[in-house]
Amino acid sequence: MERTFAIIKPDAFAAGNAGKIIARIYAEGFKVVGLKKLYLSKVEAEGFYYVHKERPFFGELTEFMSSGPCVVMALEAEGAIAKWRDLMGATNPAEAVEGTLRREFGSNIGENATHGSDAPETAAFELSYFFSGLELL
Ligand code: FUP
Repeated sequence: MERTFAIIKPDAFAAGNAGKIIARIYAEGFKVVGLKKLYLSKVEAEGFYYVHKERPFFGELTEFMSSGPCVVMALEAEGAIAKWRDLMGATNPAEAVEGTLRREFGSNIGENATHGSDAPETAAFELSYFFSGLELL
């Protein structure tokens, strides 16, 4: 079993789509090991996305991620990292395959409804950024 880290981003939460996304997560066979609603500060969003700090969209991205509440989750499944990224679809909702979460709930490349770790190392960092071991029992 593998664990990955997921976010229902502020756009999807504000639009009332958190419940539908969580229902899809269960329907696809993930176990939800951790789940909480947070309202990130700009500094907290910058810490989470520090790998992107030199990218031109860093300011916009961290503004958006701190613009409203989101839901952070620890998801468990066989091959959870790739499985969750497949369910999310491409970063740009316009390029995401029909039936994926970003296609259904995303608006544009920035406001794209969900986040998912892209590798075991990033999953470990991202899970520990938001969850203590005790919260994932
Ligand atoms: P992903 O792993 O699919 O979330 O995509 P990236 O790690 O490349 O980007 C992280 C986030 O930065 C995306 F979810 C949205 C934002 N982003 C932009 O706003 N503009 C871009 O051109 C690329 C990414």
